[in-house]
Amino acid sequence: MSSNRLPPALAALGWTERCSREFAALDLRGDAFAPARVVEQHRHHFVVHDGLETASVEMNPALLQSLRQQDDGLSVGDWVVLDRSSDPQRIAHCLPRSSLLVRGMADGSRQRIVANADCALLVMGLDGDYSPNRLERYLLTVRSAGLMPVVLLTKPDRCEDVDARIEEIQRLAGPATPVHALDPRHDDVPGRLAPYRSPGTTLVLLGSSGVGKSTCMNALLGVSVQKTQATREGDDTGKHTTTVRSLRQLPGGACLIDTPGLRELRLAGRESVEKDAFDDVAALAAQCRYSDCAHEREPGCAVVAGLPAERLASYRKLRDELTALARSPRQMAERKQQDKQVHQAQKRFRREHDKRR
Ligand SMILES: Nc1nc2c(ncn2[C@@H]2O[C@H](COP(=O)(O)OP(=O)(O)OP(=O)(O)O)[C@@H](O)[C@H]2O)c(=O)[nH]1
Ligand SMILES: [Mg+2]
Ligand SMILES: [Zn+2]
Repeated sequence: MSSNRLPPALAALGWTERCSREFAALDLRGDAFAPARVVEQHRHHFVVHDGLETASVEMNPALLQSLRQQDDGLSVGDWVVLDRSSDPQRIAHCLPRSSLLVRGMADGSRQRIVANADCALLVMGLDGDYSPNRLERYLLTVRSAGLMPVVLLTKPDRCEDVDARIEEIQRLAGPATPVHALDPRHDDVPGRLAPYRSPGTTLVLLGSSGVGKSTCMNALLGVSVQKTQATREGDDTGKHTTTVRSLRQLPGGACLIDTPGLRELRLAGRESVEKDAFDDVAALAAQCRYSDCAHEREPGCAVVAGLPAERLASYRKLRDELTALARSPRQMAERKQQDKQVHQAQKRFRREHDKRR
């Protein structure tokens, strides 16, 4: 199917040719099955949009069970298939995703944040919220989930030297990652973000509470649909105004997901520190004397010699966090389960292969 034959109402919600292929692969017969996108997630139900209207729906028991077995579930941004033959209509399938953004939780589990997003708008205040180390964590998380990061530094009116901050963040994020400083209450947000919101793209706003995510969303929508609220005097912390993740269509054809402010962003355990946030470490490591250098006290370590102290400390912290996660009982059990599934699939394949011979 060529892109100009994509159903226009669905294309405006981010439906792509990949979605058409995944939908066709399900081989669903009859006209009771219709694709839709999850635009809001609540405790007991989802709000989905089929391109024409929204509806509150639940999953059917079979889907619920199969997702649970894989320690999975639905998230905002997911493409699903509604079964309209049941009364009330229910979600019967979830299409494979192009990306899934997750974070780790204190109990070792993972929380899904959004599915099928292309670009993450990482919003950080230039007031008391400012923290380069936290941003490194966000960059690592979104890049390893396959999203393109764009950094938005808000509250420039609360900062003495905005240019120095931009420079610091640009150095940390690398030249390929765009960094903008803007006051979303007054600046031209649609104009500044135009390069990232081409039709069919899904963007997600991420950051602490009170940094101006919903203010950005309202500016992009051109109307005030998301509630915003002043931060606390004194420490600039937000009041957790947004409480549900929600996806909206923007004028111009992109979709934007607003999220509640995150108190902390734990790693999920699947990230690759050097590849996704510290390519300077990867480049220097090639010059270390030992090929298995841990960049600690080894003689001839190019990373220790070449990296600024703060950057080195931040690298080690994230790396050690990932090592500890990989050793956690939950992740060991998960890997064992994955190995078992691969083994079973291989056995099945061999059996079928032998049968055909
Ligand atoms: N001074 C200043 N205030 C801003 C700026 N951007 C947003 N604000 C204000 O900051 C407050 C918080 O903004 P929100 O958009 O509600 O923040 P949020 O990130 O959505 O917060 P949560 O929904 O709690 O996660 C509001 O009062 C905004 O008007 C800015 O650039 N400068
Ligand atoms: Mg908000
Ligand atoms: Zn080294």
